[in-house]
Amino acid sequence: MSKLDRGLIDVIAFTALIAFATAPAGGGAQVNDERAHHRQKDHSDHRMVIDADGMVMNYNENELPRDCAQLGEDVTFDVHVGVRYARRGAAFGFDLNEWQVPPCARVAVTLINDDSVRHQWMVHGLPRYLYPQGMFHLEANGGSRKTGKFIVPSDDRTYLVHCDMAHHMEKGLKGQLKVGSGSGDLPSVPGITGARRPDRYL
Ligand SMILES: [Cu+2]
Repeated sequence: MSKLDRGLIDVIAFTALIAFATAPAGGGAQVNDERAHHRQKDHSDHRMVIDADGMVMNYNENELPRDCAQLGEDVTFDVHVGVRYARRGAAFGFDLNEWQVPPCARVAVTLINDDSVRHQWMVHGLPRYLYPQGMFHLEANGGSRKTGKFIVPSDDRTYLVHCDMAHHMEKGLKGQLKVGSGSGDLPSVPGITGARRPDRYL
Protein backbone atom coordinates (compact mmCIF):
# COMPACT_ATOMS: atom_id res chain seq x y z
CA MET A 1 0.00 0.00 0.00
CA SER A 2 1.40 3.41 -0.94
CA LYS A 3 1.82 6.25 1.50
CA LEU A 4 -0.87 8.20 -0.37
CA ASP A 5 -3.35 5.31 -0.05
CA ARG A 6 -2.72 5.02 3.66
CA GLY A 7 -3.17 8.75 4.07
CA LEU A 8 -6.45 8.60 2.21
CA ILE A 9 -7.71 5.77 4.38
CA ASP A 10 -6.82 7.78 7.46
CA VAL A 11 -8.76 10.75 6.14
CA ILE A 12 -11.78 8.59 5.37
CA ALA A 13 -11.68 6.97 8.79
CA PHE A 14 -11.38 10.34 10.49
CA THR A 15 -14.28 11.78 8.47
CA ALA A 16 -16.45 8.80 9.38
CA LEU A 17 -15.61 9.28 13.06
CA ILE A 18 -16.60 12.94 12.94
CA ALA A 19 -19.81 12.10 11.09
CA PHE A 20 -20.69 9.51 13.73
CA ALA A 21 -19.87 11.76 16.64
CA THR A 22 -21.95 14.65 15.35
CA ALA A 23 -24.88 12.74 13.79
CA PRO A 24 -28.12 13.91 15.45
CA ALA A 25 -29.70 10.44 15.31
CA GLY A 26 -26.52 8.63 16.26
CA GLY A 27 -27.38 8.40 19.94
CA GLY A 28 -24.09 10.04 20.88
CA ALA A 29 -23.49 10.94 24.50
CA GLN A 30 -23.78 14.65 23.84
CA VAL A 31 -27.22 14.34 22.26
CA ASN A 32 -28.42 12.18 25.13
CA ASP A 33 -27.06 14.64 27.67
CA GLU A 34 -29.09 17.38 26.07
CA ARG A 35 -32.20 15.24 26.08
CA ALA A 36 -31.61 14.30 29.69
CA HIS A 37 -31.22 17.93 30.61
CA HIS A 38 -34.43 18.84 28.84
CA ARG A 39 -36.43 16.03 30.39
CA GLN A 40 -35.11 16.64 33.86
CA LYS A 41 -36.29 20.21 33.60
CA ASP A 42 -39.78 19.07 32.63
CA HIS A 43 -40.04 16.15 35.04
CA SER A 44 -37.69 16.89 37.85
CA ASP A 45 -39.75 14.73 40.19
CA HIS A 46 -39.17 11.65 38.04
CA ARG A 47 -35.51 11.35 38.99
CA MET A 48 -34.70 10.37 35.46
CA VAL A 49 -31.14 9.57 34.43
CA ILE A 50 -30.37 9.24 30.74
CA ASP A 51 -27.06 8.54 29.08
CA ALA A 52 -25.74 6.73 26.02
CA ASP A 53 -26.49 3.33 27.59
CA GLY A 54 -30.13 3.96 28.39
CA MET A 55 -32.33 5.34 31.12
CA VAL A 56 -33.31 4.95 34.76
CA MET A 57 -36.59 6.42 35.94
CA ASN A 58 -37.53 6.97 39.58
CA TYR A 59 -34.19 5.96 40.99
CA ASN A 60 -34.51 5.74 44.77
CA GLU A 61 -31.83 4.54 47.15
CA ASN A 62 -32.68 6.67 50.18
CA GLU A 63 -36.38 7.32 50.65
CA LEU A 64 -38.19 4.66 52.63
CA PRO A 65 -41.76 3.66 51.85
CA ARG A 66 -44.00 4.95 54.69
CA ASP A 67 -44.74 1.44 55.92
CA CYS A 68 -41.04 0.57 56.36
CA ALA A 69 -39.70 1.43 59.84
CA GLN A 70 -36.19 0.84 58.56
CA LEU A 71 -34.35 -0.14 55.44
CA GLY A 72 -34.33 -3.88 54.75
CA GLU A 73 -31.72 -5.97 53.01
CA ASP A 74 -29.65 -4.79 50.07
CA VAL A 75 -30.44 -7.09 47.18
CA THR A 76 -28.54 -7.10 43.91
CA PHE A 77 -29.34 -9.01 40.75
CA ASP A 78 -28.77 -8.94 37.00
CA VAL A 79 -31.52 -9.35 34.45
CA HIS A 80 -30.49 -10.52 31.01
CA VAL A 81 -32.81 -9.75 28.13
CA GLY A 82 -32.72 -10.77 24.48
CA VAL A 83 -33.92 -13.12 21.78
CA ARG A 84 -31.59 -15.83 23.05
CA TYR A 85 -33.68 -16.09 26.26
CA ALA A 86 -36.98 -16.41 24.40
CA ARG A 87 -39.08 -19.38 25.40
CA ARG A 88 -40.75 -21.52 22.77
CA GLY A 89 -43.26 -19.47 20.78
CA ALA A 90 -41.90 -16.14 22.02
CA ALA A 91 -39.66 -13.65 20.24
CA PHE A 92 -37.91 -12.18 23.28
CA GLY A 93 -37.13 -13.31 26.78
CA PHE A 94 -35.73 -12.41 30.17
CA ASP A 95 -33.33 -15.01 31.59
CA LEU A 96 -35.73 -15.31 34.55
CA ASN A 97 -39.38 -14.32 34.79
CA GLU A 98 -39.66 -14.10 38.54
CA TRP A 99 -37.63 -12.30 41.15
CA GLN A 100 -38.20 -12.33 44.88
CA VAL A 101 -36.96 -9.82 47.44
CA PRO A 102 -37.55 -9.31 51.17
CA PRO A 103 -39.88 -6.56 52.46
CA CYS A 104 -38.34 -3.06 52.49
CA ALA A 105 -35.35 -4.30 50.49
CA ARG A 106 -33.21 -1.89 48.54
CA VAL A 107 -33.01 -3.54 45.16
CA ALA A 108 -30.16 -2.87 42.73
CA VAL A 109 -31.02 -4.24 39.31
CA THR A 110 -28.76 -4.32 36.28
CA LEU A 111 -30.54 -4.84 32.99
CA ILE A 112 -28.15 -6.41 30.48
CA ASN A 113 -29.41 -6.18 26.93
CA ASP A 114 -27.96 -8.77 24.57
CA ASP A 115 -30.11 -7.62 21.65
CA SER A 116 -29.52 -4.74 19.26
CA VAL A 117 -32.94 -3.19 19.98
CA ARG A 118 -33.87 -1.33 23.17
CA HIS A 119 -35.46 -3.21 26.07
CA GLN A 120 -36.88 -2.27 29.44
CA TRP A 121 -37.38 -3.74 32.88
CA MET A 122 -40.33 -1.84 34.24
CA VAL A 123 -42.02 -2.46 37.60
CA HIS A 124 -45.63 -1.32 38.13
CA GLY A 125 -47.81 -0.77 41.18
CA LEU A 126 -45.25 0.78 43.53
CA PRO A 127 -46.48 3.53 45.92
CA ARG A 128 -47.19 6.65 43.89
CA TYR A 129 -46.13 9.08 46.61
CA LEU A 130 -42.62 7.70 46.14
CA TYR A 131 -42.62 6.55 42.52
CA PRO A 132 -44.51 8.76 40.03
CA GLN A 133 -47.08 6.64 38.17
CA GLY A 134 -46.13 3.80 40.50
CA MET A 135 -43.23 2.87 38.28
CA PHE A 136 -39.57 2.03 38.52
CA HIS A 137 -38.05 1.75 35.10
CA LEU A 138 -34.75 0.66 33.56
CA GLU A 139 -34.09 0.93 29.86
CA ALA A 140 -30.97 -0.44 28.17
CA ASN A 141 -30.06 0.39 24.60
CA GLY A 142 -28.96 -2.42 22.31
CA GLY A 143 -25.78 -4.07 23.53
CA SER A 144 -25.79 -1.98 26.73
CA ARG A 145 -26.49 -2.42 30.42
CA LYS A 146 -28.19 -0.12 32.90
CA THR A 147 -28.30 -0.22 36.70
CA GLY A 148 -30.82 1.39 39.01
CA LYS A 149 -31.98 1.12 42.62
CA PHE A 150 -35.37 1.28 44.27
CA ILE A 151 -36.80 0.42 47.68
CA VAL A 152 -39.84 -1.85 47.92
CA PRO A 153 -42.69 -1.55 50.47
CA SER A 154 -43.23 -3.94 53.36
CA ASP A 155 -46.34 -5.85 52.32
CA ASP A 156 -46.41 -9.26 50.63
CA ARG A 157 -47.25 -8.41 47.09
CA THR A 158 -46.60 -9.42 43.48
CA TYR A 159 -45.67 -6.63 41.07
CA LEU A 160 -45.92 -6.72 37.31
CA VAL A 161 -42.62 -6.40 35.45
CA HIS A 162 -42.51 -5.95 31.69
CA CYS A 163 -40.88 -4.29 28.72
CA ASP A 164 -43.07 -1.47 27.44
CA MET A 165 -41.64 -1.28 23.92
CA ALA A 166 -44.47 -1.92 21.44
CA HIS A 167 -45.54 -5.60 21.56
CA HIS A 168 -42.52 -6.75 23.56
CA MET A 169 -44.59 -7.87 26.55
CA GLU A 170 -46.81 -9.98 24.31
CA LYS A 171 -43.69 -11.36 22.69
CA GLY A 172 -42.28 -12.71 25.93
CA LEU A 173 -41.06 -9.86 28.11
CA LYS A 174 -43.36 -10.24 31.09
CA GLY A 175 -42.40 -11.20 34.61
CA GLN A 176 -43.23 -10.74 38.26
CA LEU A 177 -41.44 -9.31 41.26
CA LYS A 178 -42.52 -10.81 44.55
CA VAL A 179 -41.97 -8.86 47.73
CA GLY A 180 -42.01 -11.14 50.76
CA SER A 181 -44.19 -14.11 49.87
CA GLY A 182 -45.96 -12.14 47.15
CA SER A 183 -49.72 -12.05 46.48
CA GLY A 184 -50.01 -14.91 44.02
CA ASP A 185 -48.93 -15.27 40.41
CA LEU A 186 -49.86 -12.94 37.59
CA PRO A 187 -51.46 -14.40 34.45
CA SER A 188 -49.47 -15.19 31.29
CA VAL A 189 -46.03 -14.97 32.83
CA PRO A 190 -43.79 -17.06 30.56
CA GLY A 191 -42.62 -20.23 32.28
CA ILE A 192 -44.80 -19.58 35.36
CA THR A 193 -48.41 -19.13 34.33
CA GLY A 194 -47.89 -18.57 30.61
CA ALA A 195 -47.19 -22.09 29.43
CA ARG A 196 -50.48 -23.47 30.71
CA ARG A 197 -52.53 -21.14 28.59
CA PRO A 198 -50.51 -20.40 25.44
CA ASP A 199 -51.83 -17.75 23.09
CA ARG A 200 -53.79 -19.27 20.22
CA TYR A 201 -51.70 -17.79 17.44
CA LEU A 202 -48.54 -19.48 18.68
CU1 LIG B 1 -38.25 -4.81 24.84
